[in-house]
Amino acid sequence: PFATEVITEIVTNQSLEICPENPPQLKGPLHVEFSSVVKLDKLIEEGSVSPGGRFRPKECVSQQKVAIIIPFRDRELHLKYWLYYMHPILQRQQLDYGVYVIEQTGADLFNRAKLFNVGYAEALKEDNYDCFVFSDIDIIPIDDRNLYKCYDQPRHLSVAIDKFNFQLPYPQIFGGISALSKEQLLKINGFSNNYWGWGLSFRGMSISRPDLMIGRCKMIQHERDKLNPPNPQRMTQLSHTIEMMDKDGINSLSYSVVSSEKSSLYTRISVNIGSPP
Ligand code: UDH
Repeated sequence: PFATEVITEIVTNQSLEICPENPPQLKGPLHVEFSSVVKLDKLIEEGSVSPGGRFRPKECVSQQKVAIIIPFRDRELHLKYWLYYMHPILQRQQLDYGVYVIEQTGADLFNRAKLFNVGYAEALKEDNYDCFVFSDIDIIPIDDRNLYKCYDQPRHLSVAIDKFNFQLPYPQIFGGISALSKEQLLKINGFSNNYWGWGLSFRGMSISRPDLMIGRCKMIQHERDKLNPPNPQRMTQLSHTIEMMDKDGINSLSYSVVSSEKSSLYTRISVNIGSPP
């Protein structure tokens, strides 16, 4: 081949094969606990994660590029556990990924859904991600066969949480940890506080899930945050999902970035998302 062809091949990684469906380094069930304080020094020193929390496997080319979006305010300890447990898992899963912690500034009610939409928009400014995993900061899978990637249908990952006796609380549940491709997200116009799993079926999608063994997770116990009460209107709002879906979401998103910082294991983007109406 011509020299230029060889160079192109090296640059685009064409010489590496696509990563296999079943990553070979997976361990299955894992030991995860939140009783002792964890240290991140070793993980940082290892140097496998690039600044901003980016990683891609050396041995193969990942099938998808995944942005992991975490809504955040005042949970520094939980963030430590998340980074400590999740980086090694995601690496064994041979994912090409980036970790985005989206921090709500100010003292208004916490708005998880809006932070997810902000994370989607901000991650796309950085790279051409094709899959988005939306994760609460306090839920860790305890089986690494639960892959943080996108499927043909929107994927619910946190199906069997210890807090709920390792059972699915109800069939439409989609919170905790979920994965949607860019295409799936655009179909529902992103997340809204007004609907969860329900919006998916209105757009002809269903929920894909791992089984209750592979889908086991542990949740960090904590008190409810003061500025995050249960939404008393959630049931009435849910019934307006169909009307609201196309108006309220990614296409109507407005916010401003207060600061953006790449630390060794994640990117933190602090945002002003405004006050509730
Ligand atoms: N979150 C924050 N800060 C907050 C509120 C929420 O970072 O002040 C994020 C965090 O990623 C959390 C996620 O939003 O995992 C979802 O929060 P949630 O509204 O689902 O509530 P949480 O996981 O559980 O905090 C609420 C029930 C706790 C009751 C405990 C009673 N013993």
